[in-house]
Amino acid sequence: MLTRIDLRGGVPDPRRLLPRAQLDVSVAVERIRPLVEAVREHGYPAIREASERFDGVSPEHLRVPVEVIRAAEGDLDPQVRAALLESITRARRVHADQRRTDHTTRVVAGGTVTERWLPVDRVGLYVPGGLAMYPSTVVMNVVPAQAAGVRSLVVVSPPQKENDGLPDRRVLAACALLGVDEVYAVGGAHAVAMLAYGAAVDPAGEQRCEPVDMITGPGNIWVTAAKRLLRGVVGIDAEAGPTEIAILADHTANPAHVAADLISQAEHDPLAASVLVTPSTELADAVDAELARQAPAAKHAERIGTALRGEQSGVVLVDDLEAGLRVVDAYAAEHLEIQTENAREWALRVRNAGAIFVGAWSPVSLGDYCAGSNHVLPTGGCARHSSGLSVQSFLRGVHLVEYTEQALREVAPHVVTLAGVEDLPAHGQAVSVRFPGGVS
Ligand code: HSO
Ligand code: ZN
Repeated sequence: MLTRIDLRGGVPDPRRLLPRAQLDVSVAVERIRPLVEAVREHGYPAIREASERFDGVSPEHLRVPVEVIRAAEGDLDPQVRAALLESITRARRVHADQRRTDHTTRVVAGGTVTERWLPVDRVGLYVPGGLAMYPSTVVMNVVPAQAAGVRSLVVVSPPQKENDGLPDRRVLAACALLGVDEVYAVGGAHAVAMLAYGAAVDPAGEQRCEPVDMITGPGNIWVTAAKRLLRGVVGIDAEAGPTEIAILADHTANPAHVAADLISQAEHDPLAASVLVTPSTELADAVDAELARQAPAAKHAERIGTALRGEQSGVVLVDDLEAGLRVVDAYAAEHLEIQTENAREWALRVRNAGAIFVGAWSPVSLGDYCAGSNHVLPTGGCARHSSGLSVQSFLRGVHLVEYTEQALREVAPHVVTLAGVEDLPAHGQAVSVRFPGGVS
């Protein structure tokens, strides 16, 4: 079922041979530019018109009343509530440990640099509607922001026709469980523009959504395009592409489990990538047989089939696990599972992956919901240079530089020299003016 890519015998640059879905966001950026401008200029009327056009609803008031958010929590099925609370508790445990402490370095006697970690003040979280309705994503974005100390958190999510123009009720319930009470029923590029520029949220202009400092959260191509366009006006987390799972496995792996895990991420999107890397042709054959058995029986068989047959998915055959390691490093998957003998040892040698799931009992689905780890992870090879969402994503490090007169006097000649090298004598003068007797 999966395309085979045979890299046995060695390939100098496997990255070229590992195909990936390409999304052309730049075309979408041009398409949404007028809408983003309209929201900037007119605010509420432009947002409302776009909601009518794209979502088929026209709410008078874009802000979801707090009672409605609380009621959504009250209506939650007790089992769903328990599962969400478990997810929140575990995520809070891990993210609490990511907090950073300020520290002061004594560079020389009388000269210190203190690094302070300050949370971003106000964050907007985009929660998609439609195909991807994920209360778990609310958890994964809100938990690190709160652990970082973000004071003001706002959620936007598209209005659902079938829910009286409100966002999905499970999304609202997740907001309530996390203590988020500022929620707007707005989606798409116009929601991103509203967050970036701020806007009135009712016809009379009595209430406003104040602009945020940073926007996080996944979205469709229009949302991604708006985030790209507004990067700089606001901080942006990352551009989330279609999800990916790579599995490095040997003959000890259970083919039924490997197949189930490949299918699990293919379930997200017809463009999702499921890649198995193995030196074992027996395992590859057995996984293929399992895929042929399990995939058609899955609820979302159609998009799973499309994703598995797509050129972005496949089995990569390698000479041995060493070669497999090079392949998974070149691929830099969003999620990497290691299902081999001595899985932990192999996992510790991986250089590029968004998150690594070690051994037979740590599937990606666990991480999607309840491992405590974050499921907002770099896609499209960005794991080579970026990390998943964490407390750090919501913190800014600020240096406090404090030198005494004597400490400045001692280093002054070096500052003056370097300013001279760069032909910026006024820089040197700003130091030497403080020491009329000379600085050498
Ligand atoms: N696997 C997705 C996250 C997710 N899965 C949400 C289920 N719900 C991207 O990491
Ligand atoms: Zn998932």
